[in-house]
Amino acid sequence: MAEKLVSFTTCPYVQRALLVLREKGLDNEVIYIDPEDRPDWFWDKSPRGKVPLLMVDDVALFESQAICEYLEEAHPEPALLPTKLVERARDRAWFGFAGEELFVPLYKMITSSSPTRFGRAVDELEAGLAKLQKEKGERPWLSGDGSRFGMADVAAAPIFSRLAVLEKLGAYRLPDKLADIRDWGARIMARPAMQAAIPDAFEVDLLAKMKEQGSVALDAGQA
Ligand SMILES: N[C@@H](CCC(=O)N[C@@H](CS)C(=O)NCC(=O)O)C(=O)O
Repeated sequence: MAEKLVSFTTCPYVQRALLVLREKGLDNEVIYIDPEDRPDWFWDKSPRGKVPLLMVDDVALFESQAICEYLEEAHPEPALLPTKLVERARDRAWFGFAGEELFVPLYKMITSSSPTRFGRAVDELEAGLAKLQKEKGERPWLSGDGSRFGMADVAAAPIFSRLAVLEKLGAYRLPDKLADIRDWGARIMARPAMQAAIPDAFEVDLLAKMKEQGSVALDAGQA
């Protein structure tokens, strides 16, 4: 069965599903749609009008966590969820945490048009990452017992491709107090599947979106 992923090029929730596909060695088709001009078939299929959608024959799955878990069950190898029940539940809990406590402040950092709001978003992101760093400790990965890359790592992975753009702009770099998170991000970004899960147009489209929103992060290099 060839599932098709419906996406925007800049969506972090989509990137989770794309990363699961690529980690499993699958090169399923990705259909990119324009967020500003979503086709009628998409509004018809997507209950919340949001991406990702995973089309499985005629069924449109939505919500990145449900999609990632479907892919895990449909394509069990290599496994991304740990085997122990309690560790599986913990991976799922961090999946929720990353979406709300990390993606949301990072989106504000990317789009804020005021330095004050940018600063507040940095504080929010760092507070979330500090909690995550405490949980992960010095283990290489967040998932399961920390010995191998898994679903909890997938959950947070999209923050690192976005932080890389902010760092390139000179707008923000993770501070030394989050050095373990920085190292974890470098390990995630070095994975071939992670590189394959970054759409070609990602950076150009993200920069265009930032320009459109009057993002202060774009001014950093000009100071
Ligand atoms: N909880 C959803 C969030 C998905 C989401 O917010 N997607 C954004 C793009 S990153 C979207 O489609 N937004 C369109 C809109 O809100 O109109 C998930 O995990 O899949």
